[in-house]
Amino acid sequence: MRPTLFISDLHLAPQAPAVTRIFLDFLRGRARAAESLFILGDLFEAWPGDDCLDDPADGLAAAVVAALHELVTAGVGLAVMHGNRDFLLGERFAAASGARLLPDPWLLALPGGEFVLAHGDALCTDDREYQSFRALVRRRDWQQAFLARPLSERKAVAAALRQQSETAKRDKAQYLMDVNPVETDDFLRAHGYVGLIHGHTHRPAVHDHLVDGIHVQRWVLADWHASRGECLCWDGERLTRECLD
Ligand SMILES: [Mn+2]
Repeated sequence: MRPTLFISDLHLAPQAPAVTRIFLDFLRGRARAAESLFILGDLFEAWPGDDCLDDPADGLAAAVVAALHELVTAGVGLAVMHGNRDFLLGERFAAASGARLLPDPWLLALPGGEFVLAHGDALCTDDREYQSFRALVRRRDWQQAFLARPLSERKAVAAALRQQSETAKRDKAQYLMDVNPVETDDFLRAHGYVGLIHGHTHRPAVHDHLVDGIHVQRWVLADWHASRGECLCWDGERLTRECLD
């Protein structure tokens, strides 16, 4: 059987061409052998709206979408979940890439195993400031108003937010940038004690949770760097990390 692959937190950006290169190689290489590829958020460092695909200055978006479409055309299923950076990926992105946009969280039944998929930011509930920002920008009326502004303005806002979040990260306590353990156990309970796969925290690991006496594994995906990407591979029996460089 063909494997299912999971990745997240590539944070593709024009300033980091090496990561894009690793990703395009992955799409034309390793990913072709997969049954399906799940991208669990923050594929892009910023996504100001699907109309960036028309922007001649934005070669990155167009190149990535074309490569995703090639993968789908080659017969690989593609599903994309929003992250906290690219939460504005919309229907046009989906149509152009051939991806299915997945709600967060998403229950996934695969041959040999069942999983719940999430980006992971919704579980970081200790960061109240971020959670209120998240609640705001996920509102339909906020998104409609934002998308009605000129693309150049939206790009400037995205850049400013990125700058703010980088500065805030330096001052934030470490625990604020990780999942809340009580919230996570509640989440695992609510989703039937199936294994959780998520990204966002940039702390790749596998955690063993004991929820109501039931052992549940939580796999945290790795973020991608200039020198290295990583995917998680389900072969029908086990999950394995694969290094991509
Ligand atoms: Mn994230």
